Amino acid sequence: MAAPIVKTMQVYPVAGYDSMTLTLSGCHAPYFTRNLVVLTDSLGHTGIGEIHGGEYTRQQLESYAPHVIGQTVSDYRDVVNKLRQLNGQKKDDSGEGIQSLDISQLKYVVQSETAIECALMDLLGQFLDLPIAALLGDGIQRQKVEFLGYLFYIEDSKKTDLPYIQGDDQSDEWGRLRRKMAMTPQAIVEEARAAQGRYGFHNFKLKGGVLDPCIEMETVGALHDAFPTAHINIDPNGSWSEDTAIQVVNDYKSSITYMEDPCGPENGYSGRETLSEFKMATHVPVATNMIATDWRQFQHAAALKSVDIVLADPHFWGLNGSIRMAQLLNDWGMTWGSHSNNHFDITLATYVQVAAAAPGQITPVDTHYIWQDGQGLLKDSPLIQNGEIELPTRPGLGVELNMDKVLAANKLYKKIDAIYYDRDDSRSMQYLIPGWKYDSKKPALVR
Ligand code: GKR
Ligand code: MG
Repeated sequence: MAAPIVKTMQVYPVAGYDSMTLTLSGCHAPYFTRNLVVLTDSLGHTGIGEIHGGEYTRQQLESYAPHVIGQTVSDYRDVVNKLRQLNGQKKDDSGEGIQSLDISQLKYVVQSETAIECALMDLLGQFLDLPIAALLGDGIQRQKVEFLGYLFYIEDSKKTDLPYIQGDDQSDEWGRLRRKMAMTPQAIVEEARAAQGRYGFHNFKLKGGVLDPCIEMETVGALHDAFPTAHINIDPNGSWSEDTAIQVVNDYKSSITYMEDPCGPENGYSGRETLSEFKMATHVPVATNMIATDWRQFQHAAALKSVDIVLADPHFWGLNGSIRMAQLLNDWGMTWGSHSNNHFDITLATYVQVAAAAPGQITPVDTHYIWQDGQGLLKDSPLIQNGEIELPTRPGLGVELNMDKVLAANKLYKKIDAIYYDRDDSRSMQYLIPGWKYDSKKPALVR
């Protein structure tokens, strides 16, 4: 039978609700946005992909349609390569990447054609009756993928007059706590317990870059005391100075398994250089989603031995690119993982397929989905149980779109103020600290 042809392509910008979670970038807004690609083919199958939100990415995706419609699904590599060539360097792309977590640059790190790659592989998998994981790299490496419990400090949304969601899920402690203030080590331990109660996580990551590094490491210590067998990792997104990072990490060495981007560019040295020195001084493994977001950056990070774990988010690398990285890391004795941003359950399903194809011992995958759980766009949202998601038995991406929910999320996108389309975490932050401005070297609440 001939491979199917792409018949239609729709792009849906969608929005969902978020908590007032804190990071170096400031405070998450009441809404987050994403873009969905929905393809149909000549066999009547539907293929889906999810990528970061915002009009820049939406317009890019719309511009791909003439290059996707009419193409044979099995030619997907060729289609994606051509899309990649359409994207030249943009004028306000500083070339910095997200080395200093300037989120206005995130859209240039995101590879929007990944949403097309995913949707085409979904269709190809359905045609061949194979999951996407079987089509990537050397095929399926595991049947279950472990995720980590991604913890955030949370501010009190009543300090703002913004429409933060409240009371959307009273079914358990996690549903309640994820919308409430959590700013102390004890509150974060309770947050972790609630997340473990619902999802069974074995390992945790704390988003740092919010409070003084010593207080954040106290929180790590409290998490370690509460979950002595869990791997605990903290990610201050490169905001600590190299000296501070070395000092606080040495003080809490027995509580952490690895550090994610503990320090970044400073005094004329790049993040790749400071992380290399940090590793030499502490012998603590380092993960990154900031200093190795493309192959050229990775080459220097590898040469300097700056990192041990590359969080090769498929949205930054493509599905095949992320697996190419996973293979190389495994061959070089390094470790693959994935970074995340706020997302819907289509991205969660994508992480499962990619991680299932990553060879060797991988690190538990990041996901923000627990903060969005209940707002899924699928009829069969992947379930995190015992900290893991099983590779679905259905072919392709292994999940089915709920079009009613997609249209509702698209309606919400159109209803919200356009100021929310592109991520800007300073607006909510200014309710807490008037005039607050992002500073890549200062934790959000240290001013
Ligand atoms: O969701 O605010 C957030 C995170 O801070 C995100 O922007 C980071 O890119 O999760 C990410 C990370 O691991 O650095
Ligand atoms: Mg990170």
